[in-house]
Amino acid sequence: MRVHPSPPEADVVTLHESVPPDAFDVERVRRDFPILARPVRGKKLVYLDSAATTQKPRQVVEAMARYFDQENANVHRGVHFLSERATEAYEGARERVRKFLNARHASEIVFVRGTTEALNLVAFTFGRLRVGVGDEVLLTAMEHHSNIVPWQMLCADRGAKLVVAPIDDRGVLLLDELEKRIGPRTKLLGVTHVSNALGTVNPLKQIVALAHARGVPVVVDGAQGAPHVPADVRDLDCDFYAFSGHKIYGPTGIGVLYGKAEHLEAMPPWQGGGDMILSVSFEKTTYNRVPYKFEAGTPNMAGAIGLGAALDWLEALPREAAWAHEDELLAYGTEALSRIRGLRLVGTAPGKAAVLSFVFEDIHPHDIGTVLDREGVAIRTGHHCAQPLMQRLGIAATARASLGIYNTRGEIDALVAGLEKVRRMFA
Ligand code: 7TS
Repeated sequence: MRVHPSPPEADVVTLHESVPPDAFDVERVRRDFPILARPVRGKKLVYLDSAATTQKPRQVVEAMARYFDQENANVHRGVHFLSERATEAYEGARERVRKFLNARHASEIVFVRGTTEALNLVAFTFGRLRVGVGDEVLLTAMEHHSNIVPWQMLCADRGAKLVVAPIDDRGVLLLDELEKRIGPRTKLLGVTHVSNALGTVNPLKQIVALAHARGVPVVVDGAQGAPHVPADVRDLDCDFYAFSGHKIYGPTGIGVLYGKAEHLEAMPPWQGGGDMILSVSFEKTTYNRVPYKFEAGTPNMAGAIGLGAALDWLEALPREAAWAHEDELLAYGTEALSRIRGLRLVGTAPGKAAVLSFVFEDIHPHDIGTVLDREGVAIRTGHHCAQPLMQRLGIAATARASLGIYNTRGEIDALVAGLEKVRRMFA
């Protein structure tokens, strides 16, 4: 797996080396997604909302159908054939995720519902262990609500304080300001790998090194990172990394929390119930080993298997070329949107990924989204669950086109044509 080259400047990340675009056959990729061929409102579907959720290749749907058709049983419990098969498939998916993240041990991979649940798990176990009265939790100004609210709840519970590292007007995290905010009371740093609203790719390796130099562990929200940039947890040396299956071509209802073994071992369990215990009496319960200590109840077997199939599918593609395809498309889209009079891109960090957020004249983003929808173009509009970021940028909302591996230049052209219609209607 490819790793980030060392950035030459604090705030510049060169994402992917140049690869000939013809090494990646986007039409072939698209054939794996039947939904991309369906018409919407009498038009060809142009799906530009992959940051919200990606479409699923048929290999994922088939793997899940096969599981239900041929292997369904509860895991870790039965002595019977199907239970063994289901357990193998579920644990196989864990190993698949371990490989994807380059984690050291499969036991460092906890299956959860998604990024949101993963971050809550860290806040209410690791966070509770570490954060006390007067302590500080450091975040950045570009976090998604799911990497803000759990920490805010923790701080309220503990009498601790949230501290926020600022960004510049392009959406670049100010590393020197971040560093200034790491003090003796800083118990934890939460940072997104890639911003869902701006596309900013944070120089994680550098951030982790900065924080570790002061003894501060780093929790990474990888919801938009894992699908678009290398997510090698050993290379990054982060303490936790969370991502969602549904944003990386897998199913909903499954996600991953990676945690360094020493942290997971030390953390108390979160939810109690079946599977997370070794023994229970009314006097005392002893807990299972990691990762099962954090997986109370029947897990989402089909989801984990679907996620494993998604990662198989993704990593069977020429990854370098696939990344280059997304970068090329983003550059094409940036250029095309920049040429539209009255349109302003929001989020122009160098080396950004997969997201084209913008405001257009003073047209309400919701109106933009509605007109585009009539053209078959699906984008998202609103605050993107990043209200503090919107406040910082002095806007209420943006329209956001977000890219997946299956998007094409033709789809960007359709977006641009749709925006010309929006102008005719509103401007
Ligand atoms: N973190 C980031 C950076 C995200 O983009 C999202 C979801 C989450 C966390 C939460 O992920 P979940 O799978 O637990 O819901 N972001 C978006 C979005 O940008 N549009 O819809 C959901």
